[in-house]
Amino acid sequence: MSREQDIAQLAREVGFDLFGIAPLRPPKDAERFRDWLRSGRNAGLAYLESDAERILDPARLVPGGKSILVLGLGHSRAAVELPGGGRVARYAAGRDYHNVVVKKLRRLLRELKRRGWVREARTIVDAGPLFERSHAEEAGLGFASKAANLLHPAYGPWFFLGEVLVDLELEPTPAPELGSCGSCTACLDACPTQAIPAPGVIDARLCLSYHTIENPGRIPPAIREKMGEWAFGCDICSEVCPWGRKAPDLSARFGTHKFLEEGLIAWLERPDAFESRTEGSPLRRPGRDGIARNSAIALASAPDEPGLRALLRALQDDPSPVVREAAGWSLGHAFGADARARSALDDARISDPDAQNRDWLTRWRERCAESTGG
Ligand code: B12
Repeated sequence: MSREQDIAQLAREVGFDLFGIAPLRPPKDAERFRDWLRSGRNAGLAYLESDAERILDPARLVPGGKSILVLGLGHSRAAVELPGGGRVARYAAGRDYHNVVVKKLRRLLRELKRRGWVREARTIVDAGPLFERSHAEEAGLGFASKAANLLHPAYGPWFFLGEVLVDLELEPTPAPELGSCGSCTACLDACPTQAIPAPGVIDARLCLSYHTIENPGRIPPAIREKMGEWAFGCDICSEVCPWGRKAPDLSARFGTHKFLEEGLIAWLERPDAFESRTEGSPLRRPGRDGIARNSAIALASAPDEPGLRALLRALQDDPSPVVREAAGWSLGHAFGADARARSALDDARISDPDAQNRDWLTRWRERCAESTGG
């Protein structure tokens, strides 16, 4: 067996589904990455800007670095429905993939070092300074889709990426025949916020995934109107993709985190012990206020009495101005016909301690008037 085949075998033993090798050099899509930052489509994600030099010249990351081992790990493609309503992106249903992937990468690296094949190395998953999809495509793990996701014939878009950068010279994986999007535009057509302005380009400023996970502040009202039930992430561009339909069902692999059993109302109403309740879940990322804000907005998508009561309490009592305002938006947007919603907004637009909130809540009270005539 060649050294490349030995490493592929080790990657399988560690538990990865996909493996390929790319040379450790600037990403082939470097110019696209630069354009993307220049156009502001990164929505101010600051680490991508501050890391740009290393992302575009990854050889800086490892002394004597020669190759990138790219690994793929499939995840669940089963839709995640919260009890009582609300949706969460499939990748985030169970244990945090960052921890799972990084442990596997480290096991692989330990073995490479034990055999004396590698001395200098670095493992990367997601937030590390690497343009993962570009190198992964070069390593033959998939092709870049019109939704920018990397698609694999067997796993569709339903897999994670991780890398080990090594100082070992290896033969790059020959480009396999993987397929293409052809004339399909399902993802562009289905995106409710038109966050894919051109094939292959994502405008994070419009992407529900960005707003529900990364945006720390208020979600723009025009985006909220399109959020529907999504309370964390969004899978629409992936779920309409024909390439993902035959992917294996791997829901048992990451399990379902117990936080997801609580549902939207508990997420909105329980500011206590957020860190311990979300231990090991990707849903920790937006913090308690982010999750409560998203829940308040998602509760507008299927208005019912328990949702109304939770929103009324949040508007009055929530410690976060962003959450109170989101609750007010939902009340105005979906419950404007109910006198309790109108009277709560009447109070809050005068008494909310946050001056900006008072302006916003006045707007959401006017929205009730528009929808009910009163
Ligand atoms: C920032 C980021 C985001 C941002 C911005 C998304 C984006 N597309 O850039 C937000 C928060 C919105 C996001 C959302 C999601 N993300 Co994200 N994200 C990242 C991160 C950290 C950096 C991405 C980046 O560099 N973007 C810069 C732009 C320019 O790159 P790109 O969109 O990937 O572009 C590729 C192609 O579109 C193509 N391209 C670019 N321009 C053009 C122009 C033309 C004409 C053409 C033909 C092609 C083309 O070149 C690139 C290389 O393939 C990566 C991890 C990493 N370190 O790379 C994860 C990563 C891309 N995300 C991932 C996931 C799972 C998601 C979500 C599915 C999560 C969810 N369900 O909510 C969504 C999918 C949104 C989408 N359709 O892209 C996975 C993707 C796995 C896969 N199989 O593709 C990654 C690789 C993390 C991981 N380690 O697994 N993400």
